[in-house]
Amino acid sequence: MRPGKTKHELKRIICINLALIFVVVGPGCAGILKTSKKTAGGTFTFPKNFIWGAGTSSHQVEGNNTNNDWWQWEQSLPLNMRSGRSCDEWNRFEDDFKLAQNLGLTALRFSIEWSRVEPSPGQFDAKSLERYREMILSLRSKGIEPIITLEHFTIPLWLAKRGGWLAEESPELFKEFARKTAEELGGDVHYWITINEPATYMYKSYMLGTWPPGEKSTNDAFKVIQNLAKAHVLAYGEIKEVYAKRAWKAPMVGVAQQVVIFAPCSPFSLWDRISAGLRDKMINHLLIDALIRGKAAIPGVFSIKLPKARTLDFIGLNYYTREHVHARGFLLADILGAECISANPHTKWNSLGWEIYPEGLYEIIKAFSRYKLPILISENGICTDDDAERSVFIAAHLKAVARAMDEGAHVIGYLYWSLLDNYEWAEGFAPRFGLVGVDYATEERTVRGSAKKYGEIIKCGKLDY
Ligand code: IFM
Repeated sequence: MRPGKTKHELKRIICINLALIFVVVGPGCAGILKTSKKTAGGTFTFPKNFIWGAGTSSHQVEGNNTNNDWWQWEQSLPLNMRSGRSCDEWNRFEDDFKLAQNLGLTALRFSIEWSRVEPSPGQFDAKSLERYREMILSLRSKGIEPIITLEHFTIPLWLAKRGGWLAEESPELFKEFARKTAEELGGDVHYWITINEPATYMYKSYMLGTWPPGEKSTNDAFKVIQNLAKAHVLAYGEIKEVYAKRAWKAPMVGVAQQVVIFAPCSPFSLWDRISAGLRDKMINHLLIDALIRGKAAIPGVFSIKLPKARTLDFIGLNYYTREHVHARGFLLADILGAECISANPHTKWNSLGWEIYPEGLYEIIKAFSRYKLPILISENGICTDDDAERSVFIAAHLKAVARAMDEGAHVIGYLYWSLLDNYEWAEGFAPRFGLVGVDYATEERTVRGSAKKYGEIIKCGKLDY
């Protein structure tokens, strides 16, 4: 016991812990420890309309997004950690889309930069919208489906000054941006991702404080996730309404949820299992539960209530890795635990030190199939300096998708992250995720061997798993 703890606080901690034991090891949580059932394997033919694609996001590739909170944040970082011109995608999209076409991609996910489209509150910039329209039409002319993200970690400076996602008005402001963008660009777009990885944003920007605005407050973090969820609900309604009014074919609207396989450091430790289970609930499922049911809660810890239920037409899953966790104590942050490194000598890592665990994609798809909604693998990728590893990574993860689909999972597509090497936020330009390499000094592109292998899989359309 820490000195100075009141009786009331202690009671609260005990209540939270009891609730967590129930939530995590009680009914409905049995999946945490189960290892996936091994099957004999087979050959799977992907459906003709399966979406084969790749993704990017505005701030990571466009260059010179000077009017958002990330740009401002970067100015205090060393020069080589600033996004600067990045891949200069704002000016080079046509050539890069041609590369995507040559690879046989049938979809490209990219994001609309809010700070370009609405540079000051309520003022929309026709030229920027026109540029995004050109991008969409360029993709369409190449037989590539555009998949649009509305919010990918950056916000306009004017919103940051008003408190960002902490501001009570932020969901309404996002709704207006979503409406205008849908009105202007919707005629040629069928798939919308409102918000990318709300939980990652909450965690890095408001708990760890390593992303703008650099806060460390659990209370604020919870407010932010509520606002992000509400923003999604409002944007979902607006996009649907815009399409209905214009009699456009009903769009598919979803979110891209960061998902991680959480495993206990020691499978024999109840508290490690609780840590893994709690992370799984909080990071993987809470938001999706809330968007489907209109509310969700972790008893004694956090609850979320939304104006409307059933605001997802598909679930986007961004899957990269597995993390092993162990509990450190009895306060929420301690129960959420700390990571330990896998002792398995065969474990492989990407260049950022994330474990590569392809079976996890199978496990995640199976776990999210319980929501009975179409699943889009909206991100999956590896940063590495050894492109051969990328080829192996892609094939292994697609096999996991094939296996889940063969068992009946409804997966509509797979988007490799990323089409291009790009600005990896606080990690700068060092991590190389791209199917296409970028020389940042010259902006020269190099189509990697792994991209061609991915193209071959797409062409063949089937996989042994
Ligand atoms: O680059 C990021 C992306 O912006 C969001 N998902 C994870 C990727 C790799 O870290």
